[in-house]
Amino acid sequence: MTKRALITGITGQDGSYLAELLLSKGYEVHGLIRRASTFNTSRIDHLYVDSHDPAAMLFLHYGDLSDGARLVTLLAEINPDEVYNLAAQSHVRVSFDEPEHTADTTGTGTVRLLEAVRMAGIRPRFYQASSSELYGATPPPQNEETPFYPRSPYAAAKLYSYWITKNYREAYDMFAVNGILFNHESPRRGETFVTRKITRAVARIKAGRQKDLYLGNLDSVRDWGYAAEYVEGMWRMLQADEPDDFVLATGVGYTIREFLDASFEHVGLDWHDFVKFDERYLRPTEVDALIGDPSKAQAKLGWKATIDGNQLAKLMVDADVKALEVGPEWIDPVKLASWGTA
Ligand code: NDP
Ligand code: GDR
Repeated sequence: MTKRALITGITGQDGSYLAELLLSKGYEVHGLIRRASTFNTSRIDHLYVDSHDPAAMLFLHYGDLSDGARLVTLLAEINPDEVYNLAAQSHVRVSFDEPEHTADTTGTGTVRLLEAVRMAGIRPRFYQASSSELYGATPPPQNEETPFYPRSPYAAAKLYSYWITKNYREAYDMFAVNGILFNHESPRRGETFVTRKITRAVARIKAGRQKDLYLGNLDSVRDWGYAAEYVEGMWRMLQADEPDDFVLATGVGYTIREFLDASFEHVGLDWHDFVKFDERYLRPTEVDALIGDPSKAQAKLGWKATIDGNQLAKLMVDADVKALEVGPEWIDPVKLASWGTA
């Protein structure tokens, strides 16, 4: 029987890769999208088939995590087998500017969705996009047993979502799990996250279209993996026999400086000639070092990251260079390759 999934955040980086993965597995995929004054579906346009076509397997629905009543009617209508809650105000720096909105979407949005599942009287498996930001000030290596110490309004909101997901699992016997994912990037990464900001700038500087790159703290350490591989881990969590929480990470950390080295060297440039400091990109409280221990996911789900931060930098620079060459058309090496081989 065809399985049905609902993805919130389908227009984001992870949502687009997850939609591709589920469609490739024969799922009927439903996505929640926000009404915007301009189109916001560029990451999934290549997947869309007109819904009048009998071959259509991807369906988009207007909605917002701030609108609980809409979530109830939508869940009742779709009756999905699996729900992936990826929607969030996901930018840590922005969460200091918009703490209340971040709490409403990234925190309360999760309980609205969980409660909508209950009110609709359905029993889907539920995935919550938890984050390594939960560990915050607790030093690495971090695994499922490591204490949380959030360092931003974003992380505090995700902490609530983590616990409410666990609480619904225990209180209502729901198959509800947290994927505690460390940073994962791709050519589809939002342009204001540091990796994509760097790789886009490398391409533009190399092409003579940009002179400087303004950044904040270059000393923090992040465990960067490849988003296309991480959505496979999300799916595996929902196929397990028992609901449980898992860390997904590469296990290797790099500083921002090291990511700069790898990215600029890939096109024969030295970043010291271009990078400038701007204090606007500092956070009032920083997360110094995140390096995950993914051994539980490897043992129980058979999941392992194969691309590390160094390879990722090159892959993303190549995609951004190519995008400049061929124009504004969406470019993504994964689209052209089979799963796991890109
Ligand atoms: P993105 O920022 O790329 O995507 C966020 C998605 O959420 C977009 O589709 C956005 O829609 C949607 N969204 C935002 N606010 C609302 C709302 N109020 N109602 C409905 N939809 C909304 O994030 P990523 O794909 O990178 O991350 C996916 C999830 O995983 C997020 O929850 C993020 O916090 C979490 N996460 C990400 C990690 C990473 O390294 N990428 C690591 C750990 C956790 P729109 O396009 O309209 O803005
Ligand atoms: P992060 O990602 O905060 O880890 O959250 P981001 O790429 O924004 O920052 C990583 C590190 O780089 C430093 N940095 C800068 N960051 C940005 N965005 N812009 C800059 O100019 C800049 N200069 C230095 C930051 O201070 C930080 O230390 C991401 C998001 O996807 C979250 O949603 C997710 O939960 C976590 O990863 C895991």
